[in-house]
Amino acid sequence: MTRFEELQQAIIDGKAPVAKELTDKMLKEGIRPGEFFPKAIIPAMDEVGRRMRECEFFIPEVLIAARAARASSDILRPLLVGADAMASAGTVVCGTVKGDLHDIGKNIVAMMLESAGFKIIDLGVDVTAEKIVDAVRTNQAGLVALSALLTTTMVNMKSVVEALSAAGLRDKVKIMVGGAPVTDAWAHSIGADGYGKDAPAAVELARQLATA
Ligand code: B12
Repeated sequence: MTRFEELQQAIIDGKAPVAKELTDKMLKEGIRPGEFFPKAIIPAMDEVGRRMRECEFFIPEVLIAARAARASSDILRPLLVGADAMASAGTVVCGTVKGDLHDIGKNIVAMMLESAGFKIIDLGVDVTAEKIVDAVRTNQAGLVALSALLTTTMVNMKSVVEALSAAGLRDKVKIMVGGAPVTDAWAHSIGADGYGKDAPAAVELARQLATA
């Protein structure tokens, strides 16, 4: 088993202390912080998702695995941010939309954007459109990044687009959306400016939108 496979297994098994210890060890061995997400954390959570779909895992197992993924990413976060600390590429208000509590993907996207030089205002989960409008106004943000993992909460992305328009802010911000059920077609249909399938795509899109 490679180190990345060991870490994947620790996350799937929900062993947060092992995930933390392995992450520390791997960093000491010279593995770069940016390698952990594509090679261990994201594939591990994909596998957790597969098991949930096939009813091998239920919510408690999923939560315990998510906690283990967090134990690893909490160590990586300051390193990723430190590695690329540069002049701010712009301010991004991000959050998971109202009714939705999934934040693993949103946190990865936020972390990657932060490491790419964006200033992040993370509003967390279950965020109302009003809260997003307030944060955009207060922080003079140029970008909004919305996440939704449920087909039933995707529609709340549309409410955010509408609320920003109603507040007269729509031409001052670019809106990007993502999350497992979200598609490019959905982004267009609700009047968002773009869709990203994963965290690297989110960074690329944010760079494009920030300079557009
Ligand atoms: C972990 C998880 C949970 C955890 C969440 C813990 C947490 N802190 O996030 C818990 C146990 C709480 C949970 C609860 C529920 N869940 Co859940 N959950 C998952 C699971 C297994 C993994 C999600 C995940 O973290 N994936 C890993 C990350 C890295 O991927 P990601 O989120 O897609 O993010 C990536 C991209 O989408 C993208 N991205 C994400 N956001 C953004 C934003 C922008 C701007 C951009 C550009 C890109 C981007 O980049 C990310 C990084 O690459 C998925 C299954 C799956 N495979 O998606 C089900 C899943 C999303 N859950 C599901 C369901 C049904 C629920 C519950 C309703 C279950 C229940 N009966 O109670 C509740 C809802 C609670 C709520 N109100 O939100 C369904 C949704 C079905 C649907 N079509 O709507 C899924 C698909 C499982 C399934 N197949 O049934 N869940």
